[in-house]
Amino acid sequence: MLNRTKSIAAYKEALKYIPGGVNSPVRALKAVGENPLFIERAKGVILTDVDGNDYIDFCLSWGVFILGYAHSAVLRTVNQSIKLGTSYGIPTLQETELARRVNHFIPSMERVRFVNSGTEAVMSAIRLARGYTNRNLIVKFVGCYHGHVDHLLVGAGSGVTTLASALSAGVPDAFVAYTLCLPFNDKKAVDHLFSIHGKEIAAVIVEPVPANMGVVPSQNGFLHYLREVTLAYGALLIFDEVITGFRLTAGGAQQLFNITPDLTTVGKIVGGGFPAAAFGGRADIMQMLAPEGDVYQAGTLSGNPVAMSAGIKTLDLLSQQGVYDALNKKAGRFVEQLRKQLAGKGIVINAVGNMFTLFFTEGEVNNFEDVRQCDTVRFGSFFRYMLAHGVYLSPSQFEACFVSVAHTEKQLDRVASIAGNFNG
Ligand code: HOZ
Repeated sequence: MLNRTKSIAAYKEALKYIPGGVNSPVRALKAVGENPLFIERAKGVILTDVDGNDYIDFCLSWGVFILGYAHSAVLRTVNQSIKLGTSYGIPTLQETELARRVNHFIPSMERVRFVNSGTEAVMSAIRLARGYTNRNLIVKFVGCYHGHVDHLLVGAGSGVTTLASALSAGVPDAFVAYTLCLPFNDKKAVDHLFSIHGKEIAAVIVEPVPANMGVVPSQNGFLHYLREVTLAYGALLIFDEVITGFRLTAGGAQQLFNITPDLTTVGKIVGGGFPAAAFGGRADIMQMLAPEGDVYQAGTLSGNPVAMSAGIKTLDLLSQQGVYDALNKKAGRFVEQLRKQLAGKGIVINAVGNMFTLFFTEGEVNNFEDVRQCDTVRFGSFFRYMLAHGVYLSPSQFEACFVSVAHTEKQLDRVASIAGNFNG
């Protein structure tokens, strides 16, 4: 057993001042029957907790660290940037530099606005979609999570799944009256809804590879169908690529599936480890944003120069030849190893590129209902077993794990063989 005395003491102290001792619910590790870890430092893919225990990490700050923690080139850039001041609330060259790179990686983001979190990016994209179309209804899919803004906390994945009700307390029914929630991968349900409300729908928002109910790939041209139906009815298609952007391929899921959404949200990787996110899309839509148009959106720390510098360096490193091919190949090999090691143990592994989830079930997992059938108690036992052996997985059945450029083949071999010895 690992000695975690200091983490436990830190948790008790945090509970005195911070609700649940954490600043984001999933970190409390309640879903897996553990106490939270308190981290002292991280380098590459190794997390070190306050007790000095090392863990090979597959959560990587929820997908942020595709290059691994504390990448020396990113740190150098950040250090230089900090010396020049950390925020001005006045434009900087770095904002345009990063926007140019975002547009280069994801050409559908013709204009880009930077914000501080994925939630903020999505919230702003939706307001813009409503302003542009002059319609109110938004369609989302059960199990997809788009941040904690009131009107999107319906049928949401990630930490919301641990609540007793499908809706967070504190969200008035009236706030979600314009949000329509459909099962993922269900073309018929989309078709039916559009046949009734098509002309009132401002936008369909989707995680093109849902990761917040665990990784659940789309099927039978579902995403292409969403593109067709939104075009037919004059609704916008919003890809929430907060997780998949700059991760699955340079151009995110939209490049992988060859679909051009009207608006895209990105986060996590784009800030290089700092709080930054962005939304962007067709120039004619983005021009509706203040100060050019009448859709208001603002933020004191938006486009923060330190975060922009970290994002610029991260995207530059990711633009080197062959990075994504090598990463996805390495991840594919690892997932195959895991599948072999865990065969016959009632575990199904869904994976897309370098994202994967181990589902504790015998059947296929194609939507949230399938995820709901999984044995979350066994998932918890597996999480705790891996943790005790120095491996940190994303701590819920309803989340994705990530392979990074910094994971070595040796580490991955070791993790696969540890997993293979799980007998719970
Ligand atoms: N929303 C994140 C999981 N999909 C959790 C973020 C965190 O706890 O840091």
